[in-house]
Order: sequence, then structure tokens, then C-alpha cells
Amino acid sequence: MEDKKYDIGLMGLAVMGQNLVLNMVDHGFDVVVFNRTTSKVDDFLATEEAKSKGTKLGGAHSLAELVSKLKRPRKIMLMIQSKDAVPAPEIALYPNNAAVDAVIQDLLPLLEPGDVIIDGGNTQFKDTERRTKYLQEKGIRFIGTGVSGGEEGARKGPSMMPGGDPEAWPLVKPIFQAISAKVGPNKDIPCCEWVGNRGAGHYVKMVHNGIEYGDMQLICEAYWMLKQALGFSNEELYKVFSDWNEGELNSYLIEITRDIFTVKDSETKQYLVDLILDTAGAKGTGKWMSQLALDLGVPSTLVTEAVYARCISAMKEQRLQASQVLSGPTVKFQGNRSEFVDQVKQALYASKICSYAQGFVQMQAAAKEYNWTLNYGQIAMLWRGGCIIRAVFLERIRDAFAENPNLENLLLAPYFKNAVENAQSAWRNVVKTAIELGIPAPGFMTALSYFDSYRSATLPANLLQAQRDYFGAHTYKRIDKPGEGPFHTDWINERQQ
Ligand code: NBP
Repeated sequence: MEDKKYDIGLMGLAVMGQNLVLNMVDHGFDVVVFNRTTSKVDDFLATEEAKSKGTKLGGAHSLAELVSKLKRPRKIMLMIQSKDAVPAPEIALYPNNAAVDAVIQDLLPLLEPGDVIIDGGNTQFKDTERRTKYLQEKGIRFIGTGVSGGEEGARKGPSMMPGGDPEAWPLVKPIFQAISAKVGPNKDIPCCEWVGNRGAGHYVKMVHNGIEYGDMQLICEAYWMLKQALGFSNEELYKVFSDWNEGELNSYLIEITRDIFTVKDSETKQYLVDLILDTAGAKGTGKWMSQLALDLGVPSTLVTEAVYARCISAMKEQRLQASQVLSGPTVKFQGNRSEFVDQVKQALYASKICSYAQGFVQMQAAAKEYNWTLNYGQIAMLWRGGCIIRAVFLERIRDAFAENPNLENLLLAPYFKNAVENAQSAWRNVVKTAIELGIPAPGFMTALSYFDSYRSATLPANLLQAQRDYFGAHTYKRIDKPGEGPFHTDWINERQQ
């Protein structure tokens, strides 16, 4: 048994690593594991589940041992914290460094050209761009892969978004595609395909997470409209979300939202959702997407509003104080209640379409900027199973890009154009109601503003350019003299009054 060589090594035995390892073994691969705190290797191998895997699962107590136990070319997957949030100086092995960089440095002397390092963490794509190039120069093949679906996804089949050095892909493809979620009528289409060079996989994972932020915010707004405007009980909300899950909104997030409305606290017997403090946390991928959208000059307003909504939720103390000082309208909902439920559904659907449209526009702009070739229809299908945003809806996105691979914006695809146009008046009524009743609905509102701006042949930016030229001589172009200019006017001397 001493000489047994394993198919892949995995470092990082926290929740994601352990579950991925068990998933790999279940699919016939031999896996050897390592963890910085080596006692966790022994603890993991001593679990009943790990023991049941027999010789297919092995352990190592150093990186050198891990590497020595691998078949060539060696494949080592890191499922470790993408950045050291809390430095751990007491653990001398990798002190105070970005964890992945530190481990790469320790691995380099142990590896040989052709070996593969895989980073499966939520890494910022620029780090993956840098690491792929750095390791390519040393003959080591690097993959940065998005892994989505949390603990359950890792165990039963995640959505995987690998990018990096394309030479590494054929080496890991059989393992990745075997362990990933499967979709399609025969459940045989893996939610894992090569995304693109260098940081492309981690970029697409980040956009996935940003879209997830948007989806969750929009669902929360729908819930709040029904609760605040109509006073719906949790039983009524359960019924509404059950109905919504049958139609075009059918998705994992709608399904879990429906179920949340059924759960009672065992201690107080009250609905748990009503006992949860209304301050939201975030791990930062939504913020990354928003920051990078600004860098690219593309309006990903849904994710940005979703991030801000979490920020303002976290300002609980200030909100409590402000609620004592600032007042809003006192009017009550007057309309037809069941019609309004349907209108909220349509507002949610139309806003969701805008959110996905923005996400795909951002990926297109990033692909241009960073020189990746992305297959957008395929990306939609990677999210079809295993991940948080899984939804039937994604097949419509795949169809839209199949029909027109150069589609500039999902809103222009006939299916989505019709869907948004059909939802439009209901969507506007929900936004109007939110304004009249003073219910915050930033996601619905920004989506509608995006839609109205995007479909406008003219915008007031003519005045903006005049202002910029007035105070800063920033110049402007003229609609009556296309191809000429730029022009500048001495606005002060040209004033008539
Ligand atoms: P964590 O993100 O909590 O990371 C814990 C693991 O990182 C432990 O194995 C820990 O070793 C190791 N580690 C740390 Br912390 N610093 C290290 C260093 N400097 N050198 C080597 N190892 C180090 O684990 P997770 O939640 O399983 O997530 C793993 C990765 O997957 C992360 O990048 C995460 O962003 C990503 N991800 C997580 C989820 C999720 O739902 N949790 C979903 C998708 C992706 P130790 O035991 O010695 O402290």
C-alpha cells in the first residue's frame, strides 16, 4: 500500500474540501488529502464516511508527502481560504501570506513541468490571471476554477467554472465533469466546461455570485411588497412562492424561499424568518463585480443596488434612530390584491431579466478587455444545476445566444424582449405602488431605470456634455456634424442673459 499512487491530491479540509473529496471518491477517483493543520487530516480520515471509502482515500502530513503519492502528471487541488482574512501567525508553515500564493511557493520545488495546480477557492480573477502566467513560465499548469453550490453542491455535484492554462483542462476534465452537477433529460450534461484562459473561470464565477446577489435582493423586495403592502402572512407567502415556482420563475432560490416560510422556531413556536435580525452579511464577490463593472464602464446596477441594500440593512442602529425622526406616506394599498400579487411576480421576472442582461454584458466587456473567448450560451448552462442561481430560465439564455452568438444584450433577444414588454405595465405599477406607499424597492427601480435608459435613443447627456464643456472645456460632439469635432464653446461669452 506504501506505493499506492492517487489520481488527485486535495489540500484544504474545511467544509468545501471534505465534500469535494468524498464526491471525487464516489465517482471512482483515488484521492489523497492534506491540510495545513495536519490533525484535520487524521480527524477526517477517522470519520465513518471517510473510512467507508477504504483505500480510495489516503492522507498526507506534508506537502512533500502529498506530492509523492500522486500519479504523474500530478494534480493538486487547493480548497483553502482565497485570502488570509485572519493571519494565523501561530501556524508557522504559511504565515501572514495570501494562502494560495504561499502554498504555490511551497509546492514549486516539489513539482515538475507538466504538473497541475488547481485553485478551487473564490479567488479574485486578477490573482488567477497573474498566477497562470507566473506558473506557465515555470512549466506548471494552473487552473482557477469557480466551484458553486456550497457544501451540498460540493458533495452531490457543484457547478464548476474552470479557467486557466488550457493545456491543463484535458488532464482534469474527466474528474471535474464526473463530480459536477448533471442536467438535461437524461441527467448526463455536466455543469462543467472549460470557460477560458487565465482568470476567465473565476470571473464567470464572480458574475454568477453577483447575479445571485441580484436574484436574492429581488426576491426579498417581492416578499416585502407582499408583506408591507398587502400584509401577507407566512402561510400566504408560502402559497404565493409555491405558485411562482411552477412557472417561469421556477428556480432553486424561489423554492428555498417558499420553504423558509414554513419553518418554525422550536423554542418559541414562531416563524423563524420573523425572528431573524434584518442585517445582511456579505463575503465580497458582489462588491468585486460591482467594482469591476465600474472599471469597465458597464452599468451592472442590479448587483450594485443589491450590495448597497445589504450595506443599508447592516446600518441597523442608524435605521432605528432615523425611523423615529423621518416619516413617509401613511396611505394604504387600495388596489386589487390578487392582481397585485401577479404584478409583483411580473416585476420580479422583468427585473431578473435585466439583472442577467447586465451580467452577460459585463462578461462580454471583460472578455474583450482581458482577451478571453467566452461561450455565453454554455456559461448559462453551467449554472443550470449545482449552483444557487440554478433555474429553468437559464435555458432561455442558452437559446438566445444559440440563435445569435453576437447578441449584445439579452433584452434584444425576441424571447426576453417579449417577456419584458409583457411584464412592463405590471412592473411599472409595482414601482409606482412602492413609491406611493414608501416601500423600498431599489432592485425593481434600478432595473426599470436601466430598461428605460437602454431603450432610449436619446438621453439628457447632451446637457451633461454642455455642462462639462462649460466648466472644464471637456468638449462635445454635434449631432448635426457627425464625424467632425470635437467642439468647444466659450459658454460664458455666448450667454444671452
Ligand atoms: P475556508 O474558506 O473557511 O478555508 C479554510 C481552509 O483554508 C482550511 O483548510 C484552512 O486550513 C485553510 N487555510 C487557511 Br484559513 N489559511 C491557509 C494558509 N495560509 N495556507 C494553507 N491553508 C490555509 O474553507 P471553505 O469554506 O471550505 O472554502 C474553501 C474555498 O472555497 C474558499 O476559497 C472559499 O471562498 C471557496 N468556496 C466556499 C464556498 C462555501 O460555501 N463555503 C462555496 C464556494 C467556494 P486550517 O485547517 O489549517 O486552518
